[in-house]
Amino acid sequence: MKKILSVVMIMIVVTVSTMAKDANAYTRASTEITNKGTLSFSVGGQSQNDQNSSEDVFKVDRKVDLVVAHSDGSYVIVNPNNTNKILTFTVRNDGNDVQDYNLTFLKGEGDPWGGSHTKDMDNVRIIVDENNDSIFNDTATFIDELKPDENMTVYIVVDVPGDAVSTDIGQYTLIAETRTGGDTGNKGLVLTKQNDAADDPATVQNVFADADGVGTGDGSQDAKHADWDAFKVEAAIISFQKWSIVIKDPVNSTGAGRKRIPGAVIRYCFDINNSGDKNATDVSWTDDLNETATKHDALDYNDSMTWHQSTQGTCDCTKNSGGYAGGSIDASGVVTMVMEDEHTLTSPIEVNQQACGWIEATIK
Ligand SMILES: [Ca+2]
Ligand SMILES: [Ca+2]
Ligand SMILES: [Ca+2]
Ligand SMILES: [Ca+2]
Repeated sequence: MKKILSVVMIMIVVTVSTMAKDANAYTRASTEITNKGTLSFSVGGQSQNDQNSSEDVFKVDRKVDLVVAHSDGSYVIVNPNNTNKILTFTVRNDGNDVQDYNLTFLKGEGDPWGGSHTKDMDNVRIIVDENNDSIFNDTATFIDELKPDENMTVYIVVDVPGDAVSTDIGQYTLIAETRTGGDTGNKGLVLTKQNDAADDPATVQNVFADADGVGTGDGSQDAKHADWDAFKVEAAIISFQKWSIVIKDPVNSTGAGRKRIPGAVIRYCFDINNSGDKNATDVSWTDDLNETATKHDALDYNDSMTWHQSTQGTCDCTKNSGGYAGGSIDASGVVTMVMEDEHTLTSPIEVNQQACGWIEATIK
């Protein structure tokens, strides 16, 4: 007898122990999936009873993936002596389990805009925006319990050295390393890579799927990712020159032969030049007339004047009008000069401008 068996349909039924899915649609690690097949067939054209397969049960393994990215669209501009200046990054969990992230940094590896590292910043630290308000007002130093497909903002925070100069660049690379989750408030443990191990259906194994980011602290499939960002310094570049001229003396008056004899009027001339890319504000300087004389108390203060000079070149120390009486002398002979400005009442020495001034005194 010849039997004719034709398979009509195989139905597969999959049941998932929990329906936990995240925005990236990855099924959560540890999810138990049960699979059962149902076979329908006919014999001799007659439909037969369905037959069920045995059940197959396995746990979803852990995909470990993350992306670190800088958020700043250009260099973060800073000035010398700034404190708490920040580079902003995001760390995204692209895996299928809740994870912690250990955070470290490297310096001087590069930046998104092709510059070169010329200045180390001070007091460099990593802070996590744990209250998620996009403001640096936090203290956490690692990412705790980040869910799949969620982002966390991370700051690299620095102070800018006082000796930083215009166009200095400080480059910092943020490296995030995936750690075990599940212990809120505590940093998780290092994950074991099990990419090459044979699959155990009953065990949740770690499969590292992360890319190779920038810099030397991150490679392919190492549970880490990295990106870089940088500060750029803008500063005033100030030069401060001083010299003296003879205005008149008791013998030659203002004639060409006037000299520095007792009774002569001397002008100390000041030239303060800003060739940087930031205005210098709150400008003042002091001069001790006693200290600058070869003999103690050899000078009597007469007068002083300050003015701005918008064209580059040596200040005109013979200028007698159009400026401001910027000086005052104290009992010990120290003259303090304060730069004034007819427009703003602040005292900027603008970029590519000069502040000029003189202090006039008589030789005793
Ligand atoms: Ca915050
Ligand atoms: Ca934790
Ligand atoms: Ca497994
Ligand atoms: Ca990596």
